[in-house]
Amino acid sequence: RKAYDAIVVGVGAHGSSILDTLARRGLKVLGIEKYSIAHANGSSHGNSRIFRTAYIEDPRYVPLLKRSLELWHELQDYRNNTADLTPATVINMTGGLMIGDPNSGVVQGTLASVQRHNLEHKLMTAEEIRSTWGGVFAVRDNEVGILDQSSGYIVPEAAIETMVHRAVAHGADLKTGTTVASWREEADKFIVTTDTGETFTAKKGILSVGAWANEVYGMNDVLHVERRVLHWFKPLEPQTIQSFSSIPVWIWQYDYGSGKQGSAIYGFPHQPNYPHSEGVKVARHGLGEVGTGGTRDNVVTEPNTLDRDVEEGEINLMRKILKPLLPGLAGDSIGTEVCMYTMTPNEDFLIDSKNSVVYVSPCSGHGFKMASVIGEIVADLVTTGRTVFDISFMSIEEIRRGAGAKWKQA
Ligand code: PYC
Repeated sequence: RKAYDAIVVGVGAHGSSILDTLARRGLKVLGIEKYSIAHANGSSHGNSRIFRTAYIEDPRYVPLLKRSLELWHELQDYRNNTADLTPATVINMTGGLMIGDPNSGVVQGTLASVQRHNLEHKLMTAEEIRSTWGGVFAVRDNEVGILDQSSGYIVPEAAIETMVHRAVAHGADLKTGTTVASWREEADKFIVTTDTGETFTAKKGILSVGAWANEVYGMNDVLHVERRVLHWFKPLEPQTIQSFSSIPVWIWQYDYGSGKQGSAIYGFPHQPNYPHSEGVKVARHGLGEVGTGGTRDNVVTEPNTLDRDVEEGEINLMRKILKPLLPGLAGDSIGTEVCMYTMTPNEDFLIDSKNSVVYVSPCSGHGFKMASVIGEIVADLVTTGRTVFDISFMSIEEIRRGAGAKWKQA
């Protein structure tokens, strides 16, 4: 039996990056994935994930974001220059617009990162926002925006496919369609047994299983999984699909002051040549989601049987939220997809190393953009036991102490 340096359980956003980074450093690695590569059963599908640098959630993420961006561009170069990969966008820098009341968590959080790290940005009035993008954003007079040019989106399926390609090109072994039935640590070894009865051993194990965290290592007392709906809506006159082709990615905390601080929606420019491309993608983020989408309770207890049916009520609710904010997007629903957020109490990430195991990937719905640097961080933890990045606030102990997301407390 082959002895591995590391086994990565879960080859999604973070797992593929970790596998790729470890393989490129010359380690013998095995990735085990329950489904196929870049599948749509978890948290890494739906054509786009926001990348942004002026970070709402906490200025401590900014150094990770700066490095992530360099690494995404390197991955795009790999994609562009690898003959057996079809050309595809990995990252597209469109700029990013954070909108809200000046006192809202989205605006205050963005400014805190801008100020702490002296980030380039443009403060925009409501009128400037309305006129710059042809009235797409019906921003109210009391609201402002912060334009962060170091923002855009990542195409998650292309990113994962490219990272896995590069990992395999550097010698990584991969088992897809394979479920880990059990794992254990034994005399400094990490041992997994699969559902087909195979056993694999390594010096280190990485559990990057996203929404399956509770099933694989059980932290139900601190982690919970939420069902999230991604929507594509068809533009309504006077807007056309072209009106949405050159907008930035955006996040809008739209009901600041209503007592529901933390309710936000977000969206992307139009992406031609992708699924649902007759529509433009928008979704909800933050408080106000759980238990309020149609009749269902959005807490997921069993990720394997996630309910992917989207009720008319959920679509109508999204359209009702859009109507006063992006009136030109409150048209027909072109499609929906369902994904999951794996939430920690502070809405930070969980990255921690204990004995021969690294726990990683619950990232509270905002972690895809940092998958590239997380590959580097976990590779450092595996090879040296340390990282230069501050991840102290992502430890299991800190997560257990969690008291709620900062940006929602503004
Ligand atoms: O990570 O920027 C993000 C994000 C916004 C909404 C959901 N995730």
